[in-house]
Amino acid sequence: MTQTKEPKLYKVFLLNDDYTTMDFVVEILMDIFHKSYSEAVDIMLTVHKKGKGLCGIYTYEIAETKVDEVHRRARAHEFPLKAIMEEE
Ligand code: TYC
Repeated sequence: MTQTKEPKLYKVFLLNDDYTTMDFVVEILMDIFHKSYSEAVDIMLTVHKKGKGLCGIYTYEIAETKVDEVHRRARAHEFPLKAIMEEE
C-alpha cells in the first residue's frame, strides 16, 4: 500500500561563505541542530570544502524554524551564514 499520509520531509543545508568563522558554524550545528562536537566539526568542514552540507531532515515547519534560527543568530553576530531547505 502506498503511504499517502506521510508528511513531506525537507533537508536543511548550511552554505559556505568566506566570512563566517569555523567556530561559529560549529556552535550553530551543536546548538540548533543538536550535533556532537565531532559531528559538528565534520559537517562544518564538508561545507567549507564542498560548498554545502546536510544538517538534518525535518518536517516543513521544523525545517523552516531551523533556517530562521540560523539566519537570526548569524545576523546578530554580523555573519553572512546562510541555510537553505530542499524537499527530500
Ligand atoms: N569558509 C569559512 C571560513 O573559512 C568557514 C565556514 C564553514 C563558513 C561553513 C560557513 O557554512 C559555513 N572561515
